[in-house]
Amino acid sequence: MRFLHTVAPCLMVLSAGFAAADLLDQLPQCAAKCFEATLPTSQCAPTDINCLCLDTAFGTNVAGCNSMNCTMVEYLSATNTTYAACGVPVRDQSGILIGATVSFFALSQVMVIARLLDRGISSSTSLGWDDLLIGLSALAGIFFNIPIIIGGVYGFGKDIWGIAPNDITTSLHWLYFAYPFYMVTEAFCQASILAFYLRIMTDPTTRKIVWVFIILVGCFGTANLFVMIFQCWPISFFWQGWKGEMIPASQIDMNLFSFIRGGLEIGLDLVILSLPLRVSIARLHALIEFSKTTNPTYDNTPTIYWCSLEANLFIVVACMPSAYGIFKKALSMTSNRNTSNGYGSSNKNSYFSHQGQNSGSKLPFGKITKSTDVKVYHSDPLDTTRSRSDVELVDH
Ligand SMILES: *[C@@H]1O[C@H](CO)[C@@H](O)[C@H](O)[C@H]1NC(C)=O
Ligand SMILES: *[C@@H]1O[C@H](CO)[C@@H](O)[C@H](O)[C@H]1NC(C)=O
Ligand SMILES: CC(=O)N[C@H]1CO[C@H](CO)[C@@H](O)[C@@H]1O
Repeated sequence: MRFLHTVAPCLMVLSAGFAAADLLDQLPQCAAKCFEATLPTSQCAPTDINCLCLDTAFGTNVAGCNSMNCTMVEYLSATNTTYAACGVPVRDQSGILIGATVSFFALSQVMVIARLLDRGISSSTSLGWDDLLIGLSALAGIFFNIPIIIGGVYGFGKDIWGIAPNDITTSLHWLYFAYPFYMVTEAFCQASILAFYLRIMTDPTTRKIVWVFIILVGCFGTANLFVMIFQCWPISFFWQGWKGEMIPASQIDMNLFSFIRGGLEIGLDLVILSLPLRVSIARLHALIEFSKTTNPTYDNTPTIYWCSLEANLFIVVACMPSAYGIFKKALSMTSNRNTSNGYGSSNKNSYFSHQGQNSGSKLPFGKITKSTDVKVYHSDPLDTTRSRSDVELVDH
């Protein structure tokens, strides 16, 4: 509750022509009482608003008194009025929130539509479970991204005292809607990548492991979905609770849950795919900062846009193999050149066809090893003996 203490001193811009009496008129009654009761502790003249704005100790004391004697709505209104009088601007990250969400949302939708069209039209591949699942993931993504964007429009991303009380409630309401769909989006996307592995893998043991992960992802997603829906009881506490007028019958520790869930998800992503991993870690970092805060609409904004970035990027990554196929087709349409470039291309063809011809060597992991040894060779062109032995090590 120390807004004045933390923000005001460094941002203070003096506003001319604003009398302390005007400020007192605009403050809620509880805050006006606190203001008057605290005035004697300041060296400033009671009418000198500029001096009072710069008096950090005074600001801290008034804020402390307000937090004890005002309701949350009154408290925020008092903060808003005081900051306006002192010329402190409202901080706003909603641009980043909306921008990041819109662009990655659009990218993921385009990738999925291109993938489904390509697979649907193409004669060499057919639509499979992985396509159905990524389609469902993208569908759930609509119900997860759009509420975030609407929440941003209603004020999420701004300092909480800079948002009208009704808009805070509306923002949180939309956010509550977004969370369960975030879980569904992620689970379908992970399942789609696993289903894609099933499409190309023939080794029975590996397929069994993939199936275990499909079941795991299904359980994890379902559990997360229910936690998100019933994280507090009554449910309306999620968007009404900030007013401090409601005592929840029960409520889970969202910070702890998010942290553990984030850790588990990184573990899952690590096994399923290595590329989205880095994004997940960045999100975990954002979750560490998801601390208990009195300014949730501003402080929790990075967590929200990291979530949307991660989920959308994950969909994009899941579509990459088919994007490669589309790209290749586009190339071969424009030029009828022989595309064989020396290594790997015939191998890649079989990677993207929907049935592996032989078992074992067609695993995508085999492909990853191949690209690693190319790197080794390039990074050390002079020391050919060492490079060669590295390549041999990898090959055998
Ligand atoms: C005060 O709140 C209004 C919305 O209710 C907002 O437009 C304005 O920017 C806020 N001002 C400050 C300084 O917080
Ligand atoms: C393309 O290259 C492959 C192997 O490099 C060769 O066998 C094939 O004949 C080539 N096709 C054409 C059309 O040049
Ligand atoms: C100005 C004012 O009403 N201050 C009160 C705020 O609340 C504390 C604790 O309840 C009281 O001690 C103050 O007198």
